[in-house]
Amino acid sequence: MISPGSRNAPVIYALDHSDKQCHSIIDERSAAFVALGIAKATREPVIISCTSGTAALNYYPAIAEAYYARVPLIILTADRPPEQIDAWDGQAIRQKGVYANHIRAEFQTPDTYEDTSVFRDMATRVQKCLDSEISGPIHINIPIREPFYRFTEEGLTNETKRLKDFTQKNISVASIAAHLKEDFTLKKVLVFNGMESDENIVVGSDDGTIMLSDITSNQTSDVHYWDAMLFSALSKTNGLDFLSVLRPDVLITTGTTTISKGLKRFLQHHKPKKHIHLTKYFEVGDMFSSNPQLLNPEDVRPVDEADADIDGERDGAYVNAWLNMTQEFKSRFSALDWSKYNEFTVTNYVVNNLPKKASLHISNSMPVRYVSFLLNSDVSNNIVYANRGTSGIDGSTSTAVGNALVTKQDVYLITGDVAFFYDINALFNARLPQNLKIILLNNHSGGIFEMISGPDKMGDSMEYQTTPHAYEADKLAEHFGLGYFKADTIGKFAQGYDMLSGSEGAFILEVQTSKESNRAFFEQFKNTLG
Ligand SMILES: Cc1ncc(C[n+]2csc(CCOP(=O)(O)OP(=O)(O)O)c2C)c(N)n1
Ligand SMILES: [Mg+2]
Repeated sequence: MISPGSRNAPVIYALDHSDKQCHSIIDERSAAFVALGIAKATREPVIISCTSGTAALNYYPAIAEAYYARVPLIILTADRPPEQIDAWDGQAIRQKGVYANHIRAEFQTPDTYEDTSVFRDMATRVQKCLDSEISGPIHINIPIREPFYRFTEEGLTNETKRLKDFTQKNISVASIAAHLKEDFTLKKVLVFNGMESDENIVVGSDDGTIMLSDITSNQTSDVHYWDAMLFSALSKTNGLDFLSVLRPDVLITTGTTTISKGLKRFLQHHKPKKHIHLTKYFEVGDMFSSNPQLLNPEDVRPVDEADADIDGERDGAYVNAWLNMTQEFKSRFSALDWSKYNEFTVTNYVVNNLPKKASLHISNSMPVRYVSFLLNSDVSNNIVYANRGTSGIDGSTSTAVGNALVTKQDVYLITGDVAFFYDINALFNARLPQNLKIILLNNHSGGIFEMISGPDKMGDSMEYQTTPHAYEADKLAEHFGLGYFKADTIGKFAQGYDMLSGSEGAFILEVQTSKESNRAFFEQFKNTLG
């Protein structure tokens, strides 16, 4: 992913003369998110190259996201030679180590080029890092002296390297118990799969265990609407107390973070006695304050599942409690009037009508929450992506564009208006992929701040949070050559959705809703548990 400049001309030339597929995007902030989208979809490291100065700083939001979401990026920033830094030269800033806090490894190439072995050694170290470290951003700062335009193809190689092993690693609860020499007899065991990271660990489902999966884990859950149920409980005074029967004795987790605030609060409130996090790395976030114990699945020997001595019969009542409570919630949740017109019902329509092979991107704020409330059971058909590493609203459209660039399938994006207008430059792309379908939920503000409690105490100052505006996307769509339709009723929305899904080219379906109708329906939803 190349962003233009003079200083990086030699890097551009080298990349273009390699076997890598090159793309060009001018805005470095957007380019880095597009690269993130490509890397998420392909699970392969993506190289990004820019010139010196502020260009490099514009990469930072996507770098922070890639760090926490564990997505491999190789960042090649061209730099001035050392004597030009702080010498009042243009496009010269202190680039060495500039991403230090959010990088898996960083390198600086020499500013003399005679000894090519130093470059080769560095390449070997980068490769080692890609093979063995947690996936994430790797920075190579490259001081380049003038003249820039004297090229030789000598030394350019196209060695194909081994890619990180992403094969599925299966592990059973019984084998974990046996490995730990623990007795899980009559224990309440809960498995939770957090956001997909680079390990692809799958805990085998079994009758005595309840499994919940974050939508970004791209794994399945044993029960429907668990996030919606936990959120609804959270919305009631002392609501979590009523869920004490769901408290696990043993929590087993994979992946990284979760979208579900309900799950965080529920597990912080009803702490498991033991939390085992499956990973081969030594880095874990303690998001439930449950002091996770790390276990490398590669150290765990498979056991014969039928051997009850090892497995131990688990607490059937626990499984039933989850099934009953979520079933009860499901019937109340389904009884809400989903034929009404608001953001939540529209999102429900989209997730129920997605083509089977399409991938779904969701911007942060309410869209990601709606989808998590609606879609956290069987997600095996659609792959879901959201930038939840650091949950910025600054690159959702660009990330979806990146995914669309590397697949023939349709890529759907459900985005809020503020997130969409923030990242307009995602569309500033001469080769905008045509399989991109944007559902823009335009409530003319950061609606989330009016949904959650807290900001309402701000009085008039709240306007600075919600940032109301009157912008619409029709002219933008025309400007960037996308199809466009605006809906402001449920009928028009259904018509627009047919146009969007049937469209040959990139398309924006703008869904105009009122704050009042969104808020009224959300209040009903929060009260689902009564
Ligand atoms: C880069 C960045 N800036 C600010 C925020 C804080 N923030 C979170 S949600 C939000 C508003 C998003 O509005 P919109 O996309 O319209 O979604 P809605 O709240 O209406 O669902 C803001 C500003 C953020 N997460 N990331
Ligand atoms: Mg909004």
